Amino acid sequence: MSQTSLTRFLIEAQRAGQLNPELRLLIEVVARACKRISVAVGKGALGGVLGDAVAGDGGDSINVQGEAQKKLDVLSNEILLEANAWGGHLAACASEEMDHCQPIPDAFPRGNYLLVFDPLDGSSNIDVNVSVGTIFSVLRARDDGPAEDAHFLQAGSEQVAAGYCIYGPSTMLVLTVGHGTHAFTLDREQGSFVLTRRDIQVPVATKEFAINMSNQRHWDAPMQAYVSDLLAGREGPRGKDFNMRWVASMVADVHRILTRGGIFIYPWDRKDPSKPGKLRLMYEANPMSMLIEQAGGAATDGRRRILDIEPGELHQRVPVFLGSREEVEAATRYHLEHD
Ligand code: AHM
Ligand code: MG
Repeated sequence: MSQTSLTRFLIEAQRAGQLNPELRLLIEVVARACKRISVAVGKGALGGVLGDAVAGDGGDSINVQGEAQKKLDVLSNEILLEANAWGGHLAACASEEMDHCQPIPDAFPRGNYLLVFDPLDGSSNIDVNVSVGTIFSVLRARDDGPAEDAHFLQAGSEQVAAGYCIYGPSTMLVLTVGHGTHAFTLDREQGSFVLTRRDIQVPVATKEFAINMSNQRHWDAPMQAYVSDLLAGREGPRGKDFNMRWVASMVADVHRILTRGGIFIYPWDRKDPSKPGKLRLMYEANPMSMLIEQAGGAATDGRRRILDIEPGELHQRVPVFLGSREEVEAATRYHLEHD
């Protein structure tokens, strides 16, 4: 049977009225940039790309989140910006690694979409050869004036496309344009993404949870109650034994959940009460929530649907509960009943 490449998949989706040529081109360009990032990640120490980035003053390079940037964070950001500058499909890009959005250079035509991304998620795993990934979200550019951060502040339900590329034992692109979630595996010999899972469905129930347990003492009461009931196993109120997995790369944890179910949680904690969570709404929580919902799963911040949240700022953080529908509903119930 002949294989379906990403290009063919997108052309067929366009014929079915699911996306227009401009959005198709945009996704192709992002996929091409991800192939370049995959090559850089795959070279590891041989490419001289491991370790921390160095700022112009010779010190460590720090991003807007106050986090040290890895060389590969910076390189991945540059690859995505450069690839998307000239295609004519974007009005602006925004990224975890840049304080503010970047308009498309004047030399190139301006398009109708906004692209926001985490160029290399799971930075702490880069130097230890564990899966990392690129997460992206596409919104409509509604305003004609010069690009501003405010134009990106749209609820996740407004996303027209979302996806991630995971750089693991194989490189995979997982994509939605609002008609199901589909996975493509990079054929390294051919250099093209090939459809390997159409219409992914997240199992409705699960016995697996993903959370950083070292933060337990900082959680609030509903989180303490929920996780303690998971840990109580079949003797507890949940009546079943749960297993735990935590890669500390959201792409890898979400990829496992899309493959065999589970719940991913990064809750609010009181380590830094000024932050409502660790993960960022616009380029982590929103695209992952769209992918999970399009695969029949659910995503909340413990109380509300993530995709309904009206963002107040580009780098806003949010608590995240996503994955198998019944389990996300259970975790959400613990929070709502406590209020
Ligand atoms: P990053 O964007 O700086 O890489 O941080 C996001 C990552 C997620 O991929 C992962 O789920 C989480 O941070 C892990 O956090 P922790 O190290 O607290 O377990
Ligand atoms: Mg990230």
